[in-house]
Amino acid sequence: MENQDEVSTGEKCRNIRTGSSPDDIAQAFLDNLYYAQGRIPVLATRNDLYMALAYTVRDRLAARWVAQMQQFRRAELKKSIKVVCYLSAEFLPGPHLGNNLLNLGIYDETRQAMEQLGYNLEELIDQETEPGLGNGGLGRLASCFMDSLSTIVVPAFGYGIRYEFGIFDQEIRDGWQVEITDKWLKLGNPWEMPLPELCQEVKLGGHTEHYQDGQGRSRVRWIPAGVVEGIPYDTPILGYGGNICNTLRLWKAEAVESFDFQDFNVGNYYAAVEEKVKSETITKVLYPNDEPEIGKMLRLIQEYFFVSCSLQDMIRIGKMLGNSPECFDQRYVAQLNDTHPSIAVAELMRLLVDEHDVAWEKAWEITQNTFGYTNHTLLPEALEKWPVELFGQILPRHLEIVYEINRRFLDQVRLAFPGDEEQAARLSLIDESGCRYVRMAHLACVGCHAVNGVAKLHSELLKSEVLRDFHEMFPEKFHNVTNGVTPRRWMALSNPRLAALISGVIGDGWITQLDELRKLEPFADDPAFQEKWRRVKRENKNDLATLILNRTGVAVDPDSLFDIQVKRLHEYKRQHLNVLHIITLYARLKRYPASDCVPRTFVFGGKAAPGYAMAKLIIKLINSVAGVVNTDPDIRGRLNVAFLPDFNVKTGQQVYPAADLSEQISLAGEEASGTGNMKFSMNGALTIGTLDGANVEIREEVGAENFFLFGLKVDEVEELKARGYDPRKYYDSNPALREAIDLIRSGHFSGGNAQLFAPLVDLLMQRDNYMLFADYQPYIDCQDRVSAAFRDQQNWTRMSILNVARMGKFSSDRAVREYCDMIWKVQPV
Ligand code: F58
Repeated sequence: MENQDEVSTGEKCRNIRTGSSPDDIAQAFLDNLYYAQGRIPVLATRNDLYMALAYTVRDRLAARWVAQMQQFRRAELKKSIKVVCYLSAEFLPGPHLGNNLLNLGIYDETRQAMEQLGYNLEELIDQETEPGLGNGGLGRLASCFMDSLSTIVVPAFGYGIRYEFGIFDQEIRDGWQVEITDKWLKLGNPWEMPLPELCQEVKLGGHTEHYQDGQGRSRVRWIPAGVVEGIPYDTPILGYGGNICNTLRLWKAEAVESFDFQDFNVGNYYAAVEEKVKSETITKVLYPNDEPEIGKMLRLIQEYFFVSCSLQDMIRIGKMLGNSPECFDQRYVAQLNDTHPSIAVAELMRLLVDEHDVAWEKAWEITQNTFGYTNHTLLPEALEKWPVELFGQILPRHLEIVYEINRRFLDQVRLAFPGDEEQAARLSLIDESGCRYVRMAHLACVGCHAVNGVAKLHSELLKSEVLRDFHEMFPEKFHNVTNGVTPRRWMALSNPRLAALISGVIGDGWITQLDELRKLEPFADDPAFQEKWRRVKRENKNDLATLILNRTGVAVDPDSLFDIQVKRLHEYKRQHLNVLHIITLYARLKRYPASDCVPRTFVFGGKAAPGYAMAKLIIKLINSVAGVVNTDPDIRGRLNVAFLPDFNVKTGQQVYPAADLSEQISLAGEEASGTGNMKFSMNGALTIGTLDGANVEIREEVGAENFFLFGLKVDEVEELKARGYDPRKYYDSNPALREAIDLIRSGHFSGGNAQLFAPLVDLLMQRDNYMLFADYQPYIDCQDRVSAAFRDQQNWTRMSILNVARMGKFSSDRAVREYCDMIWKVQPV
């Protein structure tokens, strides 16, 4: 028999499962339709066709995936690699089919194959339901990083949760958001492979017992109240050009089998089933980012569940390759994507000390070496903390471990700051100011060797505000890694027209070396190139106009300025500031019907957390304003407003390429980074934005003259707050602002119902936490500059080209390389 370790993927296997000619693909597709899907073409539904094509593509991935595992194994056996594990409660990979075709380099061949058979490839790609296993930026960042890790050839695992129901689908009824359960698995998921034999057991609840072992050492045993099983589901993540194929491993919770049998034997069938249902609840649904998490026991269980499965899996793989747990940190580095997986610090300690008999000090060294922590928010209310009592109920052993980590840590603090008990209380892992809480960000800061923010400004604010005391204690731990996004999905795949135009003049090296976009600069003033650039944008706008018409019934003019804000709904992101601008333009046009205004189409998209009433009211406001503006004959052809429902990765791919103007208007100091800002700019939109998050760096890169800046800066926000911010003052002294607010308040947009928007208007008038009123006039003035600039299409196009040419920095490849150098200390292979 052949050496099973060295299965050839070369010529010998070049057959129906791997060939990449249109004929091979067409034949493989028909085979899969018949054998995997059990259909013949005349009886096949669109989903059958999609599934058959997905299997065809998956086969072509398999060879690379298997080769990757073999390579890992060989390198691991030689102890020559360190594997990156990205621990994240959320991943938003987006639809896989198109991306895999792109990365395999068989997009055109597959299109031809489908044409031969009379099918339209784009329609089949559109059939895919995307895995919405995240809320927004944080989950999408994790997926961009997975794409980059594979593309720049860093062996990696993404570890997370296989939610049965992802982020809800959003419908708009009567202007209001309605949440619909996301049944993304309903029609089958051809990309994942369950690996039930690699399941892991996770303990929950119960109590601990302290005892002496045979050698007289004190040990702890955790006697849990229950055990659940985690089943891994693997999805291949292929790099561009097919370099390597990493794995996204997501855990599904199931009941441990023996439970059923026990209860079944004593005749307690229903109890057994109930146990099963309870266990499976753990990975049932993704939590939307509703504010307080405190008290959500299931959320803590989710976090612990996937972290424990993942760390045990890492130890299992190590053991299989002959590594002892003592060299865990030489084989692995693990990044905590926010605090959601930060219980990993205590769990790795438990696994090493209790289960693998490693001494505490050694285990602590391994733990700190292993983990890095990325913070994604400055909002104090978003920093996770768990009531000590609840924590102890679910994780009694971990609470003891947290206490022990804290005891040792506070000894260190008291040495560094003798006599400063307040400093110790501020740094403690336990918040004792009222009801006692475990502070997860503190656990992460203490248990990791590196802490980073996601944009320069954010990292500075972390050091000076949210984590100031930790920075004082461990300045060397703090880093910045500015976010990035993958140009594969966000340019090459989603904007093929622009990609082809760019590659036509500078080659396609930019797809993996985004800095090469700089070579476009000489074309910025070339009238013929500009003309082509405008044509691409115009065609993309046509496509979006069609989508808007189909989804909302609103007909928009592709020649108008497409002014777009797509992101989660949140007061700090200030979608309602955008609305105030729309109302201001509307009021101007009503008063001066003959005035010459640049026609604009305002597009919004984004979900509000189901429990966030104010965000939902802002959606209603947008739709109410749209209702009036879109139907007023005086406004026809001048302003249109559309709220595109159910914004997600797939819709994003259709939106970013069609934007002229990108709205990045959060109050300075609130948005950690933003990544939509990068996607827009890469696709030739100009930005109107504040000096917040990564906007600062985008402006630095593209040049101040190619960026529409407005608004308070962070220090001005702080100063104004310190002086006592009074929104009323702005209202009283600014007639245009007053008119806009009064129009809302009077019920003008709500059929005369003056009560509807009262909660929103009252909040603005009384508190205006995100300082819309202070930024209102600078925003309007800046928007007027935008309109003036748009009239000069030649110069606008020049600015658009320069924006794209200077986006090299914002590739997630650059971000991942920085993690590799600064934080993970791994070399791309
Ligand atoms: C986002 N955070 C930041 N959190 O808001 C954004 O500025 C940044 O660009 C992005 O991370 C990537 O770094 C974010 O998306 C969440 O969605 C959490 C999910 C879990 C519940 C709390 C919100």
